[in-house]
This record gives sequence, structure tokens and C-alpha cells, in this order.
Amino acid sequence: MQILFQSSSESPLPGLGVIPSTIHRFDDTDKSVPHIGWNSADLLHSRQETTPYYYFVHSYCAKYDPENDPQAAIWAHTTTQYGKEVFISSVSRGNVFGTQFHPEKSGAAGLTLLNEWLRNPIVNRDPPRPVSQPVKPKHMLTRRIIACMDVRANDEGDLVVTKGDQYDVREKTVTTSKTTITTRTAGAVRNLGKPVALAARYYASGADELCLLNITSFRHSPLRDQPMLAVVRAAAECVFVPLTIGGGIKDTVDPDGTKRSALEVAGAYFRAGADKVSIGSEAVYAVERLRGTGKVEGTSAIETIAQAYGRQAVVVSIDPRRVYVDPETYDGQYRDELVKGSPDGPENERGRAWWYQCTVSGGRESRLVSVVELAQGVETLGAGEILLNSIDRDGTGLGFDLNLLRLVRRSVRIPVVASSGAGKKEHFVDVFTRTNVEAALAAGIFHREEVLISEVKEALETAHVNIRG
Ligand code: 1PR
Repeated sequence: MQILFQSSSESPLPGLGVIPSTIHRFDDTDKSVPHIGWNSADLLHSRQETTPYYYFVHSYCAKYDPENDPQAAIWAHTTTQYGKEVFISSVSRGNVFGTQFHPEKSGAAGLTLLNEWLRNPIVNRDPPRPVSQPVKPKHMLTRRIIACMDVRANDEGDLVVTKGDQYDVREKTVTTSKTTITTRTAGAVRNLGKPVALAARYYASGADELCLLNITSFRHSPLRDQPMLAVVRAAAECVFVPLTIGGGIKDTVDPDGTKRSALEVAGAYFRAGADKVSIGSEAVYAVERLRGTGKVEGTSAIETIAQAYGRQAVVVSIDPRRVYVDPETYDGQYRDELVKGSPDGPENERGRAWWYQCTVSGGRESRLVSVVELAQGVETLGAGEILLNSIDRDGTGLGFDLNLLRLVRRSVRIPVVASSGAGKKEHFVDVFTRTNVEAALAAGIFHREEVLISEVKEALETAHVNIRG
């Protein structure tokens, strides 16, 4: 839609100029930017009271300002509010349609819209008179529920969805289920299902977004890892909500010596149907370099991908682990980031203090970078969103690490996704009512069907958290 406009503060290149107006960046003083998630689109020339939710992911927008910019306003078909800003979320005139949101990623509502456009491609109406659209007390951006699938090859070479406790994905004991025919063998990769079938199930059950992490990709070249690309392609054919793909997004050398840049790797995933890529270990190394030189060099995976595809397409997945210290005597460099276990928290945390250290290679190696340093560093480099795991809480079912989430949420302006530790639906209510994170992700409880996405959404609705129903 933005290319129809005259110009944009995002780029010195002109647009097509069909709409004689300019695109501006969102103001990030009162809200996270990019604007990522499901928001309502209000039809301007209709009395329809309920508006569908569509999926948005952008940092720039066309402001809806009929008084000062009537030329743009007469193109507006719907408007959307983010923070206190009202912007044009779709344009329509003659046979020209454009949306700021992604109908192809907006579930059933988006597919209905595309169908209507294809059936009635031309709207012959006179340019309407722009109507004012008062700013509402609060925007309708929903909190997102994300289902995450850790994918890896099992010992037979098949890609399976797996899940570990604190990232150990191998079975610890031999068990034979009495009710099903599954036998679990000690040492085998835990197999929780096939990635595409699970993705389709989560889409059908109302997940707002899906995440697929190739968790062993650090061992080899992801571009040689054609099964993972095939999984993404097949998932994108049956899942019409956003897909984030992670694992191995970095510069690599194929076994035959061919060099592949992180940008090429990400490009292959985007072409296969990914909407965002998630960068783990490489983000830590990039921030270490940034801290060493103090210079933004433009060469890291975060920067090159954000430059080519926009920062909203770049998620950084952080894997922090607690480092317990004695708060009375600790005089290290992370004093200001110390967190204390709350009296009503899990027993092994009460009265203890710690800071959060970042890790690489799926938690196998710790680096001397704190979670706050990493979060702020990747924001500087151009990341558009943070996926915040917690190695200490992963797979425990104890609930999200609210202290960690608050610490990171107040350190950056980009959206933060809470991850690790969800054990029951109430944990989602806690994370959205007691922190300001934009989304919450879970793996184990969804894979084992201990809690359904519909149950999480019902609990959130009852707690008056705005969600896409
Ligand atoms: O370093 O760019 O190749 O990215 C690797 C990615 O793979 C990172 O995002 C890293 O978190 C992930 N990863 C690597 N090893 C593992 C493993 O399990 N052995 N998975 C792994 C980490 C953590 C979450 C999990 C939540 C929610 N998985 O993704 O889904 O903790 O779990 P829960 O709801 O069951 O508690 P790179």
C-alpha cells in the first residue's frame, strides 16, 4: 500500500505518487515500534459496529488526518489506531486496493477479504468526503498467543517437533504408555509430532502466530538443510497466520566451500513462506562486537536482514540463564540488573538474587553479556522484536519469569514476546496483567495438549485482556 504514496521518510526513493501524500514513522515515545500484531480496522463509510482483526507488522504508516491531508484521506477505506495515532489501514478507489495489514496472514478474516476483492475487483464510487475519526481512549491491538515448535532430526533422520526441559531434548527414562501405543526410549530425541501437522493444528485452534526453531542448525548449513525449508513451505501453504523461522541464521560455509551470507539464508526462508526470522547466537556475537568497537558496522545478520527486509522481519531470540549471587557482597558490573526472588515465587527462588547472562548454541555456552546489554544492543542494530526465553524456566511449568520480562520490557522500545515456563492458562493472565509484554509463547503444554489455545483465550477474555477471539 505504501508504494502508492508519493514518498516515505523510510527511504529517499520516491513512491508511485498515485496518492499525493507521505508515509511517516510511528512515534515510539508512548508505544513499542514496530506495530506488530492483530488490530482492528474501522470501515470509514459504514455503520458496521464490529470490525475484524487483521495482522499488522510495520514501523511506518500513512497518518489519517483529513483536516491537514484531505488528499490522502479520500483514499482511506479503513483506519486503525495504534497508541494515540490514527492511520490509514487500507485504501480503495476504482480498481485500486491496498492494505497496510496482511490479509494473507490474517486467518479467516483475511481470506474472506481477499475473496471479496477477487469477486468484486472494481468499486465505482465517487471519492467520499473524508470523515473525522476521533482518537479512542485506547487502541485495539491484541495480545498475541504464539505456539512454538522446536524442530530437529531424530536419530532416524526425520524432522520432528521436540521439547526438552532446560533445552535437553532427549528422553531420560524408558516409559511405555498404557493408554497409547507409544514407547519412549531413554536417550532418544523426544518426539512430539510432525511439524507441519502440528502447525496446521495450531492454526485451526486459534494461534495468533507460529514459530518454528531449527534447534540443531548451528551444527551445519541451513541452506543444505532442505527438509527444514520444505517444512516451512508446506506449513505456509496451510497456515494463514505469521510464521517465524529461527535457527542457523548466520553466515555459513557449505561443505563444498560455498559461502552463504545470513541474508541469503534468511532470503531462502522468506521465499519459502516465513514472515520473520529469529536470530539467536549470532545476535550475541554481534552485540559483543558492537560493545568492543562501539561502532554500528552494518555487517551483522541483524543489520543486513533488517536493511533488506525491514526491521519488523527480524526477531532476536534471547536465551538467558540466571547467575545467582549474594546481593550483600556482589559488586560486579551487573549490580543494577540484579533481580530478587519474590516471597510468593517458587521456593528455590525465595530470598535469592541473580542477574541474567546470555548464552549461545541453545544454552550450551555462556557469554559475558547480560540480558539488558543484549536487548539494548540488538535494538540498536535493528532488531524489530525480542523473543525472550528463560533457560531456568523452560519446560518447568512454573510460569513465565515475570522479573526477567519486566527488566527487558523497560530496557527497550521494540515489542517483547514472553517465552518459557507456561504451565497453565492462568500463567498467560499473569504475564499480560503483571507485565507489559506484547505476546506470550508456549511449547510443551500445547504439544502435550495439557492446555488448549482456546482455553488460554477464554481465560484472557474473562480477565479483560484484549485478544483475537
Ligand atoms: O542460535 O540462531 O541457531 O538459534 C537457535 C534457536 O534454537 C534459539 O532460538 C534457541 O532458543 C533455540 N534452541 C536451541 N537449542 C534448543 C533446545 O531446546 N535444545 N530451543 C533450543 C529452545 C526454547 C523455547 C521454548 C520455550 C517455551 N527452545 O523456544 O519453546 O522455552 O517452552 P515451554 O513453554 O515448554 O516452557 P541460533
